[in-house]
This record gives sequence, C-alpha cells and structure tokens, in this order.
Amino acid sequence: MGVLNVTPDSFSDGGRWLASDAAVAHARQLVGEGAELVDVGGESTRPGADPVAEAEELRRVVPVLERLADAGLGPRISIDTTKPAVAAAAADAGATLVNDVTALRADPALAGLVVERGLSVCLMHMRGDPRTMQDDPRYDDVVSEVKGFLTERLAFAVAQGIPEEHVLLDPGIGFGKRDEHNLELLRRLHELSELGRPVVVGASRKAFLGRLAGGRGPEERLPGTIATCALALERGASVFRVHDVGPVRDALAVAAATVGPR
Ligand code: HH2
Repeated sequence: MGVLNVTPDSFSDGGRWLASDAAVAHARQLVGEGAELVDVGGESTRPGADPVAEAEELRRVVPVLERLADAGLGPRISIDTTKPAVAAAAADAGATLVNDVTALRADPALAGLVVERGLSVCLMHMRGDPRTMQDDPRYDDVVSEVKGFLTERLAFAVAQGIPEEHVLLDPGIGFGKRDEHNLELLRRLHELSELGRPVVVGASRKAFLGRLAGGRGPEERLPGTIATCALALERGASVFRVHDVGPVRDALAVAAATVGPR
C-alpha cells in the first residue's frame, strides 16, 4: 500500500501532492513500483494535527479521486478517512478499501456505507485522538490491549454487517504509543495474526525510526522502514503502508523468499 497524502501538513510529505496533477503522477509512480493499493488521505493524523472539516477534506481529495478513476486506477484506491461522505466519494471513483484510523468509532455511519458499497475496511488502533495521543501514553501490556481493542472492533464491524473477510487490522504504530510500545508491538506482531485477519503495518518514516537510527529526518528513514517491514512480514503482516514503494517491494521480495512458504 503506497501513501498518497493530499494534505498541506502531513509529517513527511505535506504539501507535495496537493495539486491533482502531481498527485496522479505520484499514484502512477507508486503503482509502477508495485503498489497494489494507493492510500489517498486528505486529513493528516500526525501527532498534534487538528481535525479537518468534511467540506475541506472533500475539496482536497475529490479532484484527485476523479483523476485516479479516469486513469483507470479506481480499484487501487484505498481512502484514508473517518468520514462517510469522503468514503462515498472514493467508492464512486472505484475505491475498494476504507482505511479508518478510528476503527469505525469517529462516525458509526461509516460502517453502513462500507456494507452498502461492498467495501473492505482497515480497523486501526489509536489511543485518544491525534491532537492529544502522544500526551503520556501508558499501557500495562500494549500488545494485549491493542489485541483486545481490535477484537472488539472486529466484532463491532461484523455486527454492523461487514463480512469478516472484508476486514483488515492494524496496531496503529505511532498512534498514542511511546517508542517502547511501537517496538513491543512489532516484536510480538504474530500475536495479532491470531485474530485471523490480515495485519496491516504502517511504520513508514515514523519518528521512532529516526530516533533509533541516531536522529534521522523523515526523508532519511527508509532503511528503518525496510527493517520494520521485513521483520513484520516474518511475523505475519501482509499489508505494508509505505511512502517508498519500490525499495520496500524489493526488500519484501527477498524477505518473503527467505521466510519461505507458509
Ligand atoms: N499512519 C498514518 C496515517 N494513516 N493508516 C493506517 N492504517 N496505519 C498507519 O500506520 C497510518 C495510517 C500516518 O502517516 P502519514 O499518512 O504519512 O502521515 P499524516 O498522518 O501526517 O498524513
């Protein structure tokens, strides 16, 4: 899954793909490098980010969604949103997946839209909301708590009528977690595979990778991103949300061959 942020303020690429020409060219590049999905987002969820109004989010993403549909990339679209109206616009463009960082908590109506349009949904764990999530997050056992949360949200989705086969699960690396929590989740990722659904990992370019490597900026975190993806694959993850698709794709091909058939 390649990341296409159509935002002025995303932490690593804010403002770069705001013009729809640039966004579509970047989506083509991601697909050319091997992305099966392009995750289009019009609202930054970086720590401290303010919420974006529906009209503004639609203004950012709809022209890009329309252009992606015209370019034949509709079925590759994943929409990173919490809002039914934005997800509906993406479904109109052919999107197949809704990536909701609130796991259907921000607007329960999103579940109905997912059912109605036959979409898949990624349910992600987040402690608090982006504005406050990094204010002193604490867990007794982060993996058990995240697993319990994802179990409950999967049950909610199924109760709303979303087929279980349409649900993906994501521990939400960096969302209300200290470095030690991110590392523990990555270390014990296989425990989340026990839930029986594909596990999505989004560690790409995140700040903890920079800290672990001696203080690297967002554009210098590809080696760390590759390390986390390769290890996550070995621990059962099957979807990797990344900014740098080509290099990660190559690394995952080698990692998958090394792990061997399951
Ligand atoms: N991370 C970000 C955004 N959406 N979705 C899922 N499922 N998992 C993630 O880990 C995840 C996500 C944050 O990264 P990015 O989109 O690059 O930044 P921003 O939120 O600042 O736009």
